[in-house]
Amino acid sequence: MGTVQEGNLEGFIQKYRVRYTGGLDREMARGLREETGANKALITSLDHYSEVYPPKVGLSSRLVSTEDAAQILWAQTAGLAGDSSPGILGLGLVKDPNVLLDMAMDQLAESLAGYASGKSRGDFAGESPGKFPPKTVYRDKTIGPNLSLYTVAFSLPSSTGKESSGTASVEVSLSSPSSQVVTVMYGVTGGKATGGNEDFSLTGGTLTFAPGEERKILEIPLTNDNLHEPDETIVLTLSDPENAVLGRISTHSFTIVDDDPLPSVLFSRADARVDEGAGPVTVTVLLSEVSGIPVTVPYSVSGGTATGEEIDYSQREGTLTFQPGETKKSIEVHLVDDARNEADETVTVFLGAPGHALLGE
Ligand SMILES: [Ca+2]
Ligand SMILES: [Ca+2]
Ligand SMILES: [Ca+2]
Repeated sequence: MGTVQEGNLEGFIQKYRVRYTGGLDREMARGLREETGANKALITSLDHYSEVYPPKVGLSSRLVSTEDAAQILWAQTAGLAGDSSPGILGLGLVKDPNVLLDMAMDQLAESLAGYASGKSRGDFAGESPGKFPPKTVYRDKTIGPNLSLYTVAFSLPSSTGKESSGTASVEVSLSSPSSQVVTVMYGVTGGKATGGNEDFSLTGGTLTFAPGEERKILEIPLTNDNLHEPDETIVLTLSDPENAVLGRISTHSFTIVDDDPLPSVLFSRADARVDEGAGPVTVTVLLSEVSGIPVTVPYSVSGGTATGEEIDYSQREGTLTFQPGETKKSIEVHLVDDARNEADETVTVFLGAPGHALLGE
């Protein structure tokens, strides 16, 4: 394999404004071939670097074809920790992360040499370049020999589902399939939704990836009630993985989208007749359905055909509030029992625009 002269590469980097070689896509790969004549690109990235004892380094490297069907020809990861057992890795205790880095580079070089001699294509060859998993990889003494370390994480940081969908499915995935059983614990650690079947039912548990399995679905049974309510979240957190480390997305926020319509506010009846001397007139206002959100409705009382002097409506206006669970409220209108003999009078109660409800017919 020949290599491209540095000066030739600079032209390509400037023209394509390359800042991060890990993002070499098909178009860029074609550009690289056109600018430099290179038919392969070797990309190595430092995925993990920790100087705090025990130091840890993780490298990944891939050889990508720049032909039209860009693909990974060889790919390998290498990771080392400074306290890995000497019996297993021949390392002893290493305090200098740069020494680890050199050793990890040697491992990659050895694997690449294997590819060049036709013996090996690394662990990840054949993936499309965009899919090559960036990983945090290092060897750890708790893991044992012959492994790279896998990450386990949620596939997405958040997702949503309808309250009526029955079950929420949240995917947890491994960075790549492992030859070992990988387990990870999960639990509900927050969110406004209430468990115990009120909004959902899920308690903590353990997910187990059999060897070769890459994805698991966490199923959350959702409760479909008839309450109009705000959308509510469930925060899930992964912890205590075995044979893997936690990946970047270790919490997931699932939003239950409410599917229930706004309730309506309406009078229990359109009109009522009372005698002037009968005391206060009670006007009943109903909510068509129990709501999960307090519903407010402003009202005002006007004289209709009566005049203000003859009718005392002590509450000319006000606001009714239906707390969650309530469906009935009353307005009291006080009539003045005067001595005059007069025609029947009418009092009208108006409802204004409700909050978190509609105005019924
Ligand atoms: Ca609910
Ligand atoms: Ca519902
Ligand atoms: Ca609901």
